[in-house]
Amino acid sequence: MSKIKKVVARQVFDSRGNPTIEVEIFSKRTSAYAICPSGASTGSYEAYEKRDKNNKKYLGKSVFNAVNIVNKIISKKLKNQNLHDQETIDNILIRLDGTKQKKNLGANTILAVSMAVKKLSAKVKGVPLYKTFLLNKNFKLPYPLMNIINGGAHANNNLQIQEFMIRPDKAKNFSEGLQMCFLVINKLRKIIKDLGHSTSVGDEGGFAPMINDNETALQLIVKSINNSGFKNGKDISICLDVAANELFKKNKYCIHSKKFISVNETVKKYIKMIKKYKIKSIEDPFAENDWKAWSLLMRENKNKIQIVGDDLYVTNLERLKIGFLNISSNAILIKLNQIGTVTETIEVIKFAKLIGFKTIISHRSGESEDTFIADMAVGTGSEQIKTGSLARSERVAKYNQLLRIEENIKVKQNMAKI
Ligand code: 2PG
Ligand code: MG
Repeated sequence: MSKIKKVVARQVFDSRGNPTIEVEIFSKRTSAYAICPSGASTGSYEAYEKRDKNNKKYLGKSVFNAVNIVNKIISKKLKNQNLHDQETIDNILIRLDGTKQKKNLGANTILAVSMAVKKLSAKVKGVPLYKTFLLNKNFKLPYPLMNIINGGAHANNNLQIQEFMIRPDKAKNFSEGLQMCFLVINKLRKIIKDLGHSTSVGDEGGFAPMINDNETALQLIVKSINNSGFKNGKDISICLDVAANELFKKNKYCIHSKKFISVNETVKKYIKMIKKYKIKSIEDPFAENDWKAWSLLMRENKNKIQIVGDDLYVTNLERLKIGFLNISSNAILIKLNQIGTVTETIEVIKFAKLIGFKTIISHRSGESEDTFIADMAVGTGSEQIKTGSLARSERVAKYNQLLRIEENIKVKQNMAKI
């Protein structure tokens, strides 16, 4: 047994330049640290993020209260605990908070501790982090869902849909997958530039050109896939995150244009768009409480493509169970900070696997250099990872970590089954 000797928190900054919490945990001889990410298009059922609302110097965004909670309260509770017993430690944190959405301590506070414990445990054991999740032994690499055009709450343009992604379905191994995405991104950059648009990027590293409608974005992507010598829908597929919470008012949606239309009409437009652009995955096609709309799309879709719940489930077991019973989707997006501990996140992944859902490990739009999710994707046998474009180091860091893991696994055909 190795004991926790010391727990220290500090305020650092995320990829949007906003304050966030980092926690460092010490054993006798070494230490490990973890940084909590932060979302922009958050679901209302997500666990609570603690910020100092009254601190004007940081426009209400600092996390000094969270830092104090770790340094003054959590550190005392965790001192001398067995650092390899993740479940016990996470349960101490959950009990100490005592609320459903972690409103007392803050899920950001708790998660940074929980992840740092997991990292330190691996470090002390001398094994790579991905090997410590114990959900599978036959390690495979996840397909990247690479976000190449940013819209919605993640960019300053007029695109309704938040994320336009590509998935290199034909890749036999992870490096090849990255190489395929690299080519498409470079072709896309040229297409956008030739059209006279800016090639600057949004929060997740995808381009954020000033284009006005989804169809134009989709056409640019199809062209860049073709220009790379790939077949859309075969070699590379288009995947979307609509983030429909942001496009919903009075039972109507404004996803396909600025006009609000009914659920039935929206489903019809989705089916048309899926066919026309050979789309293979759609995340959050409807709002977080609109269970009926989700089921309708699932029925019309006939399990042909992947329908992913993000704001719908918020990595919460109770909500996932409702979704399973209602046949709302066939995949779940997994974000650690939506629920707040490593143990609860793993429970959700286990249940998702049990009911045959695909799991996609995801970053947040506010990220850091922390590469925890890359290891978690491999360690939990998740088929996909969503972690932005091949731009912005906080995104690329995860891909680089996956390249290291790929080398470590030493298997040539190493992709998970999608
Ligand atoms: C999402 C995420 C990550 P955010 O909606 O899936 O891409 O965005 O972190 O802003 O919630
Ligand atoms: Mg989402």
